[in-house]
Amino acid sequence: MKVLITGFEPFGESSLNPSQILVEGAPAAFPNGIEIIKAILPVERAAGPEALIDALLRHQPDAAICFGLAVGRPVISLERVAVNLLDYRIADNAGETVQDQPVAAEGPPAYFSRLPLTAMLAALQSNSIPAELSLTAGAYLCNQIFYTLMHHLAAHQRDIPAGFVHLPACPEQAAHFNKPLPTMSLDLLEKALPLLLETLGG
Ligand code: PCA
Repeated sequence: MKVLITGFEPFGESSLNPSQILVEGAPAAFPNGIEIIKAILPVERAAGPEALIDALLRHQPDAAICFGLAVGRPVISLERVAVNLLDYRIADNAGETVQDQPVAAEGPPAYFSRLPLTAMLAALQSNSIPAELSLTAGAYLCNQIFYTLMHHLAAHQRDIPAGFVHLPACPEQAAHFNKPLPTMSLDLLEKALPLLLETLGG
């Protein structure tokens, strides 16, 4: 089974992004025949979705998990729903902001995740990794990528497990913020990745 995992470049006040570190550091293969394909996406309104679609078309993965950073969230957030809304609270890395626009003009209002979220939650929690199911991925690049992923797969009738997972900040970046931030270590994130992948069945 070929699994696409994506992370994001740093953005906003952060000089690093744990999703990028997690994806770049992941092994090329996991047990049960899981082969990993990686992409790091720009935090840019046009270039981010383009890079994702390029990876989906080029590799035709059997599953896809996109990861991003949610500064301020204390636990791993398994996102349930992507909404058809762009409402950036800060400029993207190309300096662009957008308010109250759809991700896809003709798209449905929302898509549910197609990842086995309850199995993922159980796998993380039973291995003492704090996690939650989340009802919002926001209205910035992470939600946009999540929506773009689901919309692309629906348009191409690709019925594969796919969705989005938000990660807390890591201690290395929190040390450079001038306010206290909840964090999760990169070690724990590295432990979480194979547990998430195992739920896909291999
Ligand atoms: N987090 C942002 C975009 C990139 C990232 O890692 C978000 O939550 O939308």
